[in-house]
Amino acid sequence: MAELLLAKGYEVHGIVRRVAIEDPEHRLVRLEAVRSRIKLHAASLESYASIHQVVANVLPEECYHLAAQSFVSYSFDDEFSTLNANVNGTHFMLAAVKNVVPECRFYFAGSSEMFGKAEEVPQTGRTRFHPRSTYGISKVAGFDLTRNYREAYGMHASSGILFNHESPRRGYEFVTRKITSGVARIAAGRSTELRLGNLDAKRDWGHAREYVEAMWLMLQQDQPDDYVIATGETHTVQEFVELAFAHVGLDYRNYVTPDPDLFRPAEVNLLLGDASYAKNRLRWSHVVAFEALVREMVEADCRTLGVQAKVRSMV
Ligand code: GDR
Repeated sequence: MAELLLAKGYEVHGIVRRVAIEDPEHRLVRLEAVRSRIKLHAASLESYASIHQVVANVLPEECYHLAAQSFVSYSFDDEFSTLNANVNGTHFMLAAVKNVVPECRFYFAGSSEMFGKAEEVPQTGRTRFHPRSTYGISKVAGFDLTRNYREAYGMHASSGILFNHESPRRGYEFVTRKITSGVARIAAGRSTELRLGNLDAKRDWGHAREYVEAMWLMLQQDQPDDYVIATGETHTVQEFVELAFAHVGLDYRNYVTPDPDLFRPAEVNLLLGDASYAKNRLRWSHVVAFEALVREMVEADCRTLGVQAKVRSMV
């Protein structure tokens, strides 16, 4: 997101926790490409005062609220902190913007996890929410808060209901990066096994670089609104695994070990988004196909470990 905004000539400010500012080598690695060009401020989603202070210092014209405890699996281990951080954090951001710069345009990162046990396929902006984790519940609450600030206070506040979006910068705990980094380690001879949970879950995976364009487009519209952002294609985790291993010439069956501990107490089995509203209104659509996304992520992880020579073209 920061990269896109910088390319468009924006002055970009970001909020991170104080500990991250003190330990940038470990905690801000994924901001490497932009760190010298953005201004980081210490604040916490748990503290209204800290957020208010940053908003008052920066006086933003656009605010992209992406911060959250975003790992669904972890939300089962610590339901309370997920709800606290995600619901209060969103409320604090909205309230600070309303109190300090009410004309600032606001983006809330909604999620396909709000559809959860999806009541129809594909999911659109009219599909009823049925979240299956406190993470999903927190996102439904954030979505409702955002809509309420729009309706009650006339704020230009929009939500994107984004389906899974990935890139080589994805955190290692999420399944796509866990797979591609695992494949690279196995191809490099540093590991012999990849432990995974539910391989049957289906996700609509797109490229994060394209999804941030949609977020920006939402804030350029005259009127605030909510949009589903997705590719309209769904694939199982197993398909991702097969392609990723095939890309380095390996058969996943020799390396993937099922681990019952990695199954979630309540799973979201099938996500498939219909982004036609965004296509019509925002003129947004995705280009990067599933296979290309898998390839880019595997190649990036292989490059890091110096195994690019082994990478074969995908069939
Ligand atoms: P998700 O992403 O929960 O869809 O949320 P994740 O990559 O964690 O899981 C996708 C699917 O893979 C299955 N799975 C595993 N998942 C993980 N993390 N690790 C494993 O070992 C594993 N094995 C199988 C999961 O059960 C699940 O079905 C992401 C996040 O970015 C959210 O913040 C965001 O809102 C949504 O996408 C859209």
